[in-house]
Amino acid sequence: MKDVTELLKSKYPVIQGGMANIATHQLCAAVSNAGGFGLLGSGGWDKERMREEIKKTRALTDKPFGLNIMLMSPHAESLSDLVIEENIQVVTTGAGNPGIYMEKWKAANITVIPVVPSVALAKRVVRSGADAVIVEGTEAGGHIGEISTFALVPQVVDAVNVPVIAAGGIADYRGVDAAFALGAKGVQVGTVLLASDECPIHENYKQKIVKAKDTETIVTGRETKAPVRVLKNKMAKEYIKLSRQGVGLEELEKLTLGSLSRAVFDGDQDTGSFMAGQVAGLVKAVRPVKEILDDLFLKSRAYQENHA
Ligand code: TUI
Repeated sequence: MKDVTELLKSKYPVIQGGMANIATHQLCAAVSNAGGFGLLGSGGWDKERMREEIKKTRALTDKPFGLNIMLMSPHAESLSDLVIEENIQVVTTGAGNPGIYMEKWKAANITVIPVVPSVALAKRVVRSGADAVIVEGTEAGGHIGEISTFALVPQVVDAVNVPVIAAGGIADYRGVDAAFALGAKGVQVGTVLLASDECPIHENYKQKIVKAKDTETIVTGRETKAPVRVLKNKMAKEYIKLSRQGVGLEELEKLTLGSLSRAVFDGDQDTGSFMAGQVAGLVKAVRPVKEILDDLFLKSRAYQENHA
């Protein structure tokens, strides 16, 4: 089985989460320059916006980086062509099954690494040609599945014959060691990178992560089949209250519309959607990306045994 660093052509076996509105050229290039594998998150952005991000990233790094396609986006199909046009070597996907794009991506020699929240989807994407899978537990921030990283990772490791990259709940070397002990060959991290100097989000967002306690995340949207883990605030509490009262989807969507942008760009503490994983409570300071990545791997016994 190919090593994850070989697959990604990175120093460390770590992918940066493709966080919508956050995983821009600044963060992506910083991660790739620091030895990780940077991703551009497409979120709801269109093809030309993403083409611009790719150009800006290439100006900041000569290291490889990838693109994440959020499959619920109305632009997913056009982005599936963009990665071929722009000669992007690694594509990750989230929030759906990338099956319909696999054939053309494989024909273009693209390494495809879907995020999967279950054994069933892991098996399906591997059958259709995935080169590895990112197994994301429900501890993660943003849009999530139901099963915890600890329970899911070894089940997927036993079910597929491609490298498994663990995500959800990893913010330091202990998380890396735990992931490797479960059979993962790499990790994906998001929340810990929100608290980095290079992450282009509002300072209020970074401070909310640094100050968060273990109990501070909450999941909205379970009823509407789009569960999203965020830090507790007025918006999240209001959403939960209204959805418990049986308020319709349209009413709920009014509350969340634009809420991620309000968190990321405006730092709006009341109405912003501050997506974050349960591991936010472990993140205590805003640090340079290089320090975060070195910390994840230089102290990890599993990494040192296998790679150093
Ligand atoms: O995609 C993510 N995290 C995200 S996407 C996002 S933007 C958004 N905002 C509001 C509502 C919905 C999306 C914010 N955070 N992580 C990867 C991930 N993928 N987590 C879970 C899944 C997933 C879920 C179901 C992947 C596949 C899947 O398949 C269902 C099927 O079609 O079989």
